[in-house]
Amino acid sequence: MPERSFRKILVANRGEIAVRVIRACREMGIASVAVFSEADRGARHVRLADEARPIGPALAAESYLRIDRVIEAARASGAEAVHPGYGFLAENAGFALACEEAGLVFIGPRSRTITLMGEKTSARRLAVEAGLPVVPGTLEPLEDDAAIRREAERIGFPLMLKAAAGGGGKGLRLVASAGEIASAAARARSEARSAFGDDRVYLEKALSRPRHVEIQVVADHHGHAVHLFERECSIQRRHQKVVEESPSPLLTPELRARMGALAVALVRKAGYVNAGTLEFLVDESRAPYFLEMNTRLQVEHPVTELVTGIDLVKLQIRIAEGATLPFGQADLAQRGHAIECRVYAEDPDAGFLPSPGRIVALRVPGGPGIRDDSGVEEGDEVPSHYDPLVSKLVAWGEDRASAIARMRRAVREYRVLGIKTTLPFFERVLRHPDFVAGRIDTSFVERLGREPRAETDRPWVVALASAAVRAHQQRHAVKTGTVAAAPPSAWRREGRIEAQGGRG
Ligand code: MV4
Repeated sequence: MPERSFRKILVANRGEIAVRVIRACREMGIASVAVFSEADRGARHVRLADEARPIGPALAAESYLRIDRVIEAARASGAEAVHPGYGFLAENAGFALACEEAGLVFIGPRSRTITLMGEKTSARRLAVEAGLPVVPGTLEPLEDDAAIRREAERIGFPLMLKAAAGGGGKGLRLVASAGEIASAAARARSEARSAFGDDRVYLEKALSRPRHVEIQVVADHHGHAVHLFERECSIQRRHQKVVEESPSPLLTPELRARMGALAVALVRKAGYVNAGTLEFLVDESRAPYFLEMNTRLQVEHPVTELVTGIDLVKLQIRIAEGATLPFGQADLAQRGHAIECRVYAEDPDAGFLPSPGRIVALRVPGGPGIRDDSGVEEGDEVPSHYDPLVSKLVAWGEDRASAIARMRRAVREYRVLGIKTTLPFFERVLRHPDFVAGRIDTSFVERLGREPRAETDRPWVVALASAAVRAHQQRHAVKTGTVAAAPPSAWRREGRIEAQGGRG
């Protein structure tokens, strides 16, 4: 494959990830083309790109998910390549194929690799062939309840029924005993049918309280493949990651090296090209099991960037241009520790209800070791039509404790008025003894939700005063559409309490 240089890339996405890709393009001297729905006419990614093209109404199914419209925008703009970001069409093999057929370079793996990994049972079969440990279960979808019953007896309970076309948490059902099979199968199938248009299911033995650890990989078109270590992603809520970090507090150097080698083995077996991620579950005895492979750039890629010093988006583009990986495994190391908090427009005090609306005031934290990848600016509207992720706050420190301290500082510096965000929830996570000790598994968020709440880890007077100030600001801002200057006193007081080793 001859190497080339792209002059123009179409970014087939919106929000923070579109901004992230546009930034990489600008640094590389590549022109960027944004696409936008009617709800995103004035969005940040549209303002930042060199050009922008409308692709339809607010509804994603009629805009960001329309292969024909995205391809037409790329063709009309003269782009040579398409970056899909994550979500929307990023793991749609039909889209990758449509790009290939239109003479556009899809910045990602080949369409047939997406198909292969998209079906979880075929990914499991390939993983077994490559020598990876997989969770005991079936390697083929199961036709009917009788087949499920037969395999269930062989594997043993408790079991997980999973959608073959799935991924994430859709179509996932825990089955504790044989008596639950019929209803669990019916639900899993119907959920899978409506989510993926494919109701095939398969079985895995259920691991108890697993940790979710994933390995980042990159491979070029010339047979070179490396891993970029792990990300710990056990802190999830309804199969939505909320906090990720690297390194994982769980891994030993030996386990890290072993999982990395397993990941590279699958990449080679699959002939995988570009950036990808292998998800593993790690059980209580620290045994890793391959779960699935994501054939895209992940939301949480910045934590890997901060500990390896590698710009993954630029690397994706260079690989798609036909470049050889500029490093080998021996050149890579993890330096320090990085943590990401996903700032969603959701109200953590109302069951994480979405909170779309206008951001009337915004103070984004900065300073040493802080990165904020955001799709919005002050004055922007967070539309209700899409994923409510507004920003990713990422902290780097020399070690885990310093990264946590920086993240706590940054979360308190962050001010968002006009919409509710998950920022207050992170204050609770970041000071929780289990989180601080690295005792995190996939039940962490649920356990946190059952614990009594305390804004009162701070003295109650301060908590009450700052709550009153916040409420006043909010009312004032919403009423006038402008914002009162943030009163410095409450902010300073909080800082002073923190510095005194008071708790925060
Ligand atoms: C599992 C599991 C236990 N055993 N598979 C949830 C999302 C999907 N990617 C895989 N998931 C799980 N698969 C077996 N065989 C437990 C989960 C799971 C989970 C995994 C990672 C992070 C959070 C989770 C929360 C609930 C269940």
